[in-house]
Parts: sequence; structure tokens; C-alpha cells
Amino acid sequence: MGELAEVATPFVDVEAVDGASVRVYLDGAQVASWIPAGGDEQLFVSTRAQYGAGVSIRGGIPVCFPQFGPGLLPQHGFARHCRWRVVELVLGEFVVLELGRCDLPAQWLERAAAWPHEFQAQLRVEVSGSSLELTLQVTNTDRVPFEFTTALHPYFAVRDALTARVHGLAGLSYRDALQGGAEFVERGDAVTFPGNVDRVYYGAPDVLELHDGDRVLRIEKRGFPDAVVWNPGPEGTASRVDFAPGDERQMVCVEAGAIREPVVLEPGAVWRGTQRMVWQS
Ligand code: TA6
Repeated sequence: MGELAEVATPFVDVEAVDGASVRVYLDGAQVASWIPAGGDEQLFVSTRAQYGAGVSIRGGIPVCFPQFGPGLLPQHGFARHCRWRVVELVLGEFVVLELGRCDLPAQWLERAAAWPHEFQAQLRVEVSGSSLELTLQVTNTDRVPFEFTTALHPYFAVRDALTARVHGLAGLSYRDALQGGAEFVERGDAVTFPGNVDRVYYGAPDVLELHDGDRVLRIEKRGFPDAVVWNPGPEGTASRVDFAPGDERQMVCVEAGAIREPVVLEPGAVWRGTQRMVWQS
């Protein structure tokens, strides 16, 4: 396990024999680097990102659980602010990290009072060749059913967000956070990022494509019904201390989520959602 001296926050590197690699921080179980075999960095992390206990790294792949977006809990839930434990590591293949209610730091136990459930969350991160696969598994270890919403929130590095396009969402209904949560139907062939874009697409197909110049990233999902696209635009980066000016041109988020309909989990039941990214050029 590695540790960056200046930030003293532990991470795990998984390096496949073919040269593909991924770095996962224990804080937030946050993937912060993915380099496919023969490729270069596919994830964006801001130069102003903060690291360490309790903070979420600006970029990489935050885990939103047990709440996506704002609500009773703080924005995106508490999982991204907690230190996860490594429970399995197969060098060159995958790592599994785990979080349970017993792992929540004291300040989060208080703030998580709105979601007082016993749970076990596991994130499996597997890297190989041109793909990266993340599976979030949630088990209800409580004595009563509980509900949650969730997302895996990758920040993909792009050469220029102004020319990046996401294909596969045409004709779908979406909720636009920038229009007070009003719902619309996607009329374009592709979603573009001329500025701030913040949408949840309902019942999204399990395969989307991110086109960035001549580069194509295939983004697959299983178990997550919804997809989110986000770019903060210049106002969004200016209003957050952990973004640098101009970062909005270097990233787009294409997320897999269970958002419109909360997942309802009975005691002992298990839910799984997977997002797989395949670098195609
Ligand atoms: O996934 C999109 C979104 O929920 C946006 O509404 C935007 O706020 C973004 O995530 C980032 O949120 P954060 O709390 O990390 O600044």
C-alpha cells in the first residue's frame, strides 16, 4: 500500500501484467487514476484537489452513497467522506474495499442520523487491458428494510469539453438540475458541454460512448438504471476551491446511478451495480 508523504493518505495501486493500472485511495474508496494498457491517463483530477480523511478528491471516481445529490444527508451522501478498508487485494487484478456503519467517523455518525442503518458496502475495482470495472455492492445488515440512491461519478479527462460528445441518450427523459429539476426529452443526437450541464437521464441504455476528438470511451453499466452527465462550466469551477480555473475544459462526468427510484433493500438482501469503461482508441 502506498502513501503520499505530503498528504499522508493511503492508496492502493493495482498494476496488471499488461501495463494497465489503477490507483484507489482508501478515503472515499476513490479511484484517482486509470491508465489502460498502451494508453494514457483517462481520469481527470484537479491540480487543486484535496486529499485526506474526510475530504473527497476533486476528480477520479467518487462513490455517491447512500444518497445521490442533495437531500436529508449532505450532497452525495457520506461514503465519499469515509475511510474504507481493503478486504481483498489480488495483485495485478483487483482490489475490494469495504465500508460499514461501524466505520463511520464520529462526525459522520451524527450527520448520518437521517440514514441510521446498518449496512455493508463493498467496491470492487478491477483493471485489465483496455478496461476498468467498478462494482458497488450493498448489503442490508439491518433488521429493517432501507432505501438508498447512489452513483459512481467518474470525471473523464478530455482534450476539450467544448468538443466532447456523449452518445446514447437521444430520446430519453432527463431531469435538468439547472432548470429547477424540470424534466425534458433529449432531442439532440449527442449531449454536448457548451458550459454548465447537470442532468439525470432516466432509464438510460447500458452502453454509452464518450467521443473526445478521435478518442472513444465506451461506458457500460449493469444494475444502475440511470445516467448522469455533468460539467461545471466556468462558474462551477470558479465557485469551488478544489477546482482550478479552466478545469471545466478538461473533464466531463458520465455517471451510472440509481437515482429516480431509490433502491429498496430488505434485511439480508444484496444490491449490485457495475460501471465498466473501455478505452477504444
Ligand atoms: O453528478 C452531478 C452532480 O451531482 C452535480 O449536481 C454537481 O454538483 C456535481 O455532482 C459535483 O458535486 P460536488 O458535491 O462534488 O461538488
